[in-house]
Amino acid sequence: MQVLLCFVGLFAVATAHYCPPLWTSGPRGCYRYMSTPMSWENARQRCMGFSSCDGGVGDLMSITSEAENNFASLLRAASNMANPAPSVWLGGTDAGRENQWTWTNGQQWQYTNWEQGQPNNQGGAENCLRYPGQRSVNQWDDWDCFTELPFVCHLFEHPGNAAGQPGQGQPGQGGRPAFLLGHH
Ligand SMILES: [Ca+2]
Ligand SMILES: [Ca+2]
Repeated sequence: MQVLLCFVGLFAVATAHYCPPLWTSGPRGCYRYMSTPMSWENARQRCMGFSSCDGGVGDLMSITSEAENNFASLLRAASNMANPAPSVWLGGTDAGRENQWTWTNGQQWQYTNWEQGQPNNQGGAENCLRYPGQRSVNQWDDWDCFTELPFVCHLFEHPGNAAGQPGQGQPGQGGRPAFLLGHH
């Protein structure tokens, strides 16, 4: 089944930015809103269960530009009609070292869009990046990682470049790999 999906995907790549069913093409690859609330770590594991045909693995969404930040808001709005929109987990964390934020998928921590007064590490226990739902400004907050929230998964256009090589992704070079769904 995987071979068939990759084969079909390669045809699609020739003509359009291909993302598998339930995934949405965005600024840097394919994105998927996941509605079942999970802790941040379980959400990340769920995302890592998805893979692309060339061996790249999914992860929680990283945001490295204003365009990508706005895309996160649009994807959530299109995926969940609740008003206000639910908070979602993204792939930012400072669990390794307090206030040293990193993206789990290895992208460089450069663009930020914190809410005023955030991150505040409230109670000494906020190490995961939440994209809040109750406000319209699409700014970020650090939050307790054990809270169960919906989340957004991310598959890179060039997973081989992104994985393990922070900031070394090179969009636009070569062909786009086909994607397929991993574990369901
Ligand atoms: Ca923290
Ligand atoms: Ca906070």
